Amino acid sequence: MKILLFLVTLTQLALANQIDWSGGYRFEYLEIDRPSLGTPYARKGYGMHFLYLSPKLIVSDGIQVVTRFDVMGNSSSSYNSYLGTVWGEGNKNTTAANSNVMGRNSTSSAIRASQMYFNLSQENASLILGRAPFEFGIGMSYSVGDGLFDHWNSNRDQISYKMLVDNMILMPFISRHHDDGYAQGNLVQDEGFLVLYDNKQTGNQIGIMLERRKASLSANDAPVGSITTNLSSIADSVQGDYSVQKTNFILGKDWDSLSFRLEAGFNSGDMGLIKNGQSVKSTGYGIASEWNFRTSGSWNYALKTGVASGDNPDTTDYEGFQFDRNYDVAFLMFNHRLGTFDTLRTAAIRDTTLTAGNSPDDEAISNAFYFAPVFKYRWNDKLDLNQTIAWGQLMVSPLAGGTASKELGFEYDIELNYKLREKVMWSNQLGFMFPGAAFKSETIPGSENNFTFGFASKIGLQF
Ligand SMILES: [Ca+2]
Ligand SMILES: [Ca+2]
Ligand SMILES: [Ca+2]
Repeated sequence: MKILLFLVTLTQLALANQIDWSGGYRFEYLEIDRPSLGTPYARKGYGMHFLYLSPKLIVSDGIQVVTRFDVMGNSSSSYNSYLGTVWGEGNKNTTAANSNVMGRNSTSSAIRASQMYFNLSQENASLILGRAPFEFGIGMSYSVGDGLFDHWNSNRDQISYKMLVDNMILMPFISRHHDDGYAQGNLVQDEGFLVLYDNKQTGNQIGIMLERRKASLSANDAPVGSITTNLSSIADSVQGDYSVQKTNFILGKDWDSLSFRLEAGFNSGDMGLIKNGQSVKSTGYGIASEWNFRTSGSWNYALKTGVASGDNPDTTDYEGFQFDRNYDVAFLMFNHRLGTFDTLRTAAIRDTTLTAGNSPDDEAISNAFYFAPVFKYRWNDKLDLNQTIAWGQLMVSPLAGGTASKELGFEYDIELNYKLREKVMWSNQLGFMFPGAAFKSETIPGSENNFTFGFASKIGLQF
């Protein structure tokens, strides 16, 4: 009896302490010859490494607490990202006692937690409480960042309740994007719901997500002011509450040799801002589509094409729409900053203290139509060769009163992926960019549209 009791206690203990670990590691090296496309030259060259460990604490049947620790995350960047630490951090500062040239070691880095949430799963529903990843559709607006080389995430402090009925998902959610403290009010909050039909057998998918972001006047920190002192500025001043509705649709269908996905997003509402004495409405939109053609041979084809509206500097309303930064169609275009001015009108979401030659891949698809066919060659089980041709066209002139060219030009990329071992990928990219006249302006000295190229070599694994 005693032994039995002991055994029972032991199993309970074991259950209560079960932790499932998952995680990922990556090392990347990258150079881009002339991201400015003009003068100054601003060549980029950096390595970056990163590790994340995610323990899932299984408290009891259906109750979990999930955490994610980012080891060597990017501590110097203003972005709360999954960018790694720049390889070669040194002593971080250069007082006499800390001189890098005299130094013999590197600094140690703080481990940061990017997720922590409680998950209660029932038979047909689950509750999520805490800071958890948020996703929708093909990742045009929200991307959890679980790709091997993803640098960005959409973690949110949320309460969401997901109900599952056959192939239907219904999910109301609230996420608090900002709360200034213990007092009531003074918030930035998202409120919304999602309805999705997702049939994994047929690949049929149709859904809608409605969400309203609200901020009180005192919490409305949209970038405003003079554009000459604040490059991110989208209006003259803050005047009231922010209340913008975001509506996203997803549509998907799989056939034998073709799969198709389309996501569209629309913004509408009052931003609580004043520009030229008038209130500023958010009216941006974006559409992304993906076509995957499968054959039985070694060659397969894909196409990514879509559009994102861009803010017209000559109008009062804010027409800007930016895709999630994980959503890439090319290695350079829409991924790394190019040119000497804000051609894609993304400064409103960028760290403007960084420059084209000294920034990570923090550009996003915005103010453009793009068309990017991909030609995939499967050499063998371990080796893949992908070639992409990406072509882009601006939606509006990025400069006030501008009648400049809308030609973004085109890019040719080659990507060689080699599966070193099970779970371990070595990826090599080469990109050649032939920029269009959109990068050039008579009024901006140094702006040109010279040819540029870049390469990256990266190793990544997930477990
Ligand atoms: Ca509060
Ligand atoms: Ca505008
Ligand atoms: Ca990107």
